Amino acid sequence: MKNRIVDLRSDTLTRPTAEMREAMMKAEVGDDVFGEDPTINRLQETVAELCGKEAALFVTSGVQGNQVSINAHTNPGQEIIVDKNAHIVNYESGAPALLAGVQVHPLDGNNGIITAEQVEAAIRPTDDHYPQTGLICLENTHNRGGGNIFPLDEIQRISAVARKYQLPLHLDGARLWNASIETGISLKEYGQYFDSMMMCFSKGLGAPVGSIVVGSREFIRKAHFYRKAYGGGIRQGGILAAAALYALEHHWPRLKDDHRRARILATEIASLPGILLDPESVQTNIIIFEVEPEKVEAEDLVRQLGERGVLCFTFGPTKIRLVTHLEITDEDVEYTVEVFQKILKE
Ligand code: TLP
Repeated sequence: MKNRIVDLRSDTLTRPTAEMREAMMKAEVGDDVFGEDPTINRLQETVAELCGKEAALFVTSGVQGNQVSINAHTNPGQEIIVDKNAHIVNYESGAPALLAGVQVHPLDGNNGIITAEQVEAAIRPTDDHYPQTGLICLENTHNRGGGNIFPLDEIQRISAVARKYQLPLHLDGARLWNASIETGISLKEYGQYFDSMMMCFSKGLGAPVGSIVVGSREFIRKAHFYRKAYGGGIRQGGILAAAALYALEHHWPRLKDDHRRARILATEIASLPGILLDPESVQTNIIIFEVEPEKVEAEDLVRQLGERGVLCFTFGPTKIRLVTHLEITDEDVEYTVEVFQKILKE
């Protein structure tokens, strides 16, 4: 009990299980730069089919997946419409400007959820004074929004706007697996509203490395070019694709457990002094809560939790994020609640 470490910093921290390592060891491989890795090819075909898309491309990371997609859809000097709290805006090292040469047009969403009206109003008129709108991006689940699920009806309305203006629509679906498991909405159903989607295997699914982008054959051809340009050709990457295939079969369905544990944790800590959290707002595996600064200092709470083995990050001056995942058990949740109670009730 004393030495327990509960690492709630991110679901990216999951390590491959013994069974996953076994699957990786047995993977058939070839040179993927030549399109000859049978395991990568099988993964790409499987996920393209799952999403109802023509083709897919295995990429090294979520950032790489988003960035090759932005590149494939846009021309330098254009603008991409995206929520102001999106991962693409905040945590991708300025890559839209650095790599694709586009600027972001950030919208003031409600916990990451933007509306069709906001998107339509942000599309630039054709006039030489303005940058030209090149792409619209959504995020589902929304990380800074606290693991929010983007409502399907709003996706449908935004997709209709995108089609009306003949603009491509991209999804940062790093955690689309979580949204799909929680809502019962299939990837195919989500997929029909987007021109491209990126999904990560290295978060809740527990694979060590890898993400994927899906879209039309032409889109994937362009994305393949940019993946090569950004050094993402990974040769015998079948070892990694085998982990992703294992994760799809064995870890995808269990994401519900992560959501259940996040809700229990949120419900238990919401009533503690100094914590502002509506447990009903927790929809998947991410909990973001606010602290009352006059009672609790976020950095200080994170430090005190860490001293007792509960690891997490601040997510702003008065915000803290907790993420449940494959390695977090019911006992870890109980222990975390006890530690919170000890710190905040003393
Ligand atoms: N998110 C990480 C950090 O970068 C914040 C995390 O711990 O949550 N899209 C979304 C919505 C993400 O949350 C992330 C990673 C990515 C893209 C990037 O994926 P990677 O880390 O594989 O490049």
